[in-house]
Amino acid sequence: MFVSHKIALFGVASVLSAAHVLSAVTQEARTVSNPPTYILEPITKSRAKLETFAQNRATFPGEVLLDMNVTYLDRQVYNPATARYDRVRLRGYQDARQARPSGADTPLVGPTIDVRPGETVRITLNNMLPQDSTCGIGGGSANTPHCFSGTNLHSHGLWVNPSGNGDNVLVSIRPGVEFQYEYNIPADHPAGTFWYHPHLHGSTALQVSSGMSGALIIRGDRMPTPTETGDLDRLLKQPDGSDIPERVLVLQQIQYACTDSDGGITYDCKPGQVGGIESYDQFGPGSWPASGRFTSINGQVLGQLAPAVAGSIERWRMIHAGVRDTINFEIRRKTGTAALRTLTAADTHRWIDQNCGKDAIPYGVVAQDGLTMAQVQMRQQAVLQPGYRVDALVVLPQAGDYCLVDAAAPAAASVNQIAPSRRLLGIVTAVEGNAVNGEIGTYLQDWLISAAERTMAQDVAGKVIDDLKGEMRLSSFIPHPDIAPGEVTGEQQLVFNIDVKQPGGTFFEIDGKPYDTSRIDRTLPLGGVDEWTLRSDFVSHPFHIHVNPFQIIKIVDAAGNDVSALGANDDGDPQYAGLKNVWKDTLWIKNPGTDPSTSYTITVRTRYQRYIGEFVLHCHILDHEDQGMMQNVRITLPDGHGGTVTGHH
Ligand SMILES: [Cu+2]
Repeated sequence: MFVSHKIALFGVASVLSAAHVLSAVTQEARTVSNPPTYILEPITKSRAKLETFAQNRATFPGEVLLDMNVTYLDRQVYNPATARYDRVRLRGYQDARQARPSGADTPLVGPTIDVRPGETVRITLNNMLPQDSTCGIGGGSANTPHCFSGTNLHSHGLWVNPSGNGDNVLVSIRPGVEFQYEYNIPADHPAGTFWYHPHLHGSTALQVSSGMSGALIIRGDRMPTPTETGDLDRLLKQPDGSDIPERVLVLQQIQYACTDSDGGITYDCKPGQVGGIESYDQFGPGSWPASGRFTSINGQVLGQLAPAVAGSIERWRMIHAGVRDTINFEIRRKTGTAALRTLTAADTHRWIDQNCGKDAIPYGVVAQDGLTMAQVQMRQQAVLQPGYRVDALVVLPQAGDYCLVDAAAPAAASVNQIAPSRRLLGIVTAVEGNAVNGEIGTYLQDWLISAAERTMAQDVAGKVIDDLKGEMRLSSFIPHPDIAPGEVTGEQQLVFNIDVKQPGGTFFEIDGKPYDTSRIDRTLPLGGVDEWTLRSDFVSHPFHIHVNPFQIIKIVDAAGNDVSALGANDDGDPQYAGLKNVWKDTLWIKNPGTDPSTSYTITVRTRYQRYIGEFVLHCHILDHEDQGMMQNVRITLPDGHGGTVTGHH
């Protein structure tokens, strides 16, 4: 019935048939490919009113132009609970030039934007959604979700200008309006894994949950020198000089629902019904596990990734582009033979027990939130909260099938505050290659050392190799130097809270106040270096700040223990161990309880460099953000006397 399904099956089969007997899994598989990379091609001058701008690298080197419609997409999503494709109608991104197909089977994921340091990215958003009378509501009601068909764009993690037509999330692109964003990626921008999504206060969660997100990858080839660090991309090369195989995994939680007979929402969509996301009733505590939906990879639910080769080192760029569930990522051998035809989300726990091996395969984490770490960390689990990215060097040691698993984690580690059961994310098959029988960490270390011997310039090769030989350190590739205590010039405090004690309702707050569009909550000096102390008075929230990333100094639990060191034990919660001194732009602020005494206290340091202007910090559980868990931040020039210039003069 579904032609595309069959084509996908044959595509996988032809690759695998020589080396691998098809399992029951692949016969029902939905192929997960990398999201399409935005295709650069000339635009005819008669077409667009923006034609005077540079159109692609070929004709105007240094510029990348994307032309995207924001519109309703009629698509289908596989539902393993019923073994049917559910029809959905969701807001989404569509290539305005139709450079890629957009049939019902096109996965719900935005195209990958691939750029290099020093380039300018122009993204035209043409909002073709229907008129929406709820846009433009101000005052106190700004924290009631509204303007579901207004939009804008955020380049999450990019170190670019937040003002004007830069990474400005304070503009509203109403239906019928077109606006071009311009990201001037500085030549010294770190190479890494970033992403983009809408960020209009009031509709952010609804749009991101609809699948409006995509990868934004910055690729660099800067060679480290004895005095300057370079790009990890320069090291991760095969013997022939080409890049190692790479996968982009955009992890989304598309929480569509249907209408029941009473006009309420139901996740049990009947044949003929069309799923959608048109209300915030679909969000809130426990809504994700109750929905029975699965985290998708590049728009495919329980899909089959393109095959790997056993023993081959791949770079996996994982992006948590979902809203309502924590992902604790594991790779396990698939030991059973069961098919994936019908499987409810709740039943995957048992399925994994019966079909996936007990031991998770270790992989080497090399970057978090797009920023290369000081050391390769071998892990069997990596916890991704909404907004996080993890870059991992993955080796599938032997030919065969592997389960991609979202492992269970303690309740306090999770968005839903209830201990999530395990969920299956997809399957990947390794075809015959060089089987790895020893320790994967040693195999990876040997490979990195030989890569350094091949790729590094003579004046740094010795240092890079010595670093790798010890504890797999990457000190020649880190983008930001450590912030020592003596560099700190000021401090900031931040406390998240959900106030459930007011008679007027529930309030989502930072520092005791819901978001006010017209209030500047912090004025920070350009060139300043602040130490921030982050806490939560009521459950846990992922903190995200735009423009400048931060370095994690310590993560102290309520009993006073720092749980951020590599190997630290935090009551079985794996997410903080190894984060000490790591740079990130999004971080879980944990409180296992509902009052201030149980909060962790997290210390980070950040430099306000290069860019001035107004932007935001917020909770990345995006329905919390839409309801008020956000602040306006302004970076301004220092006044030369230890303060900042306020006002306009
Ligand atoms: Cu929150």
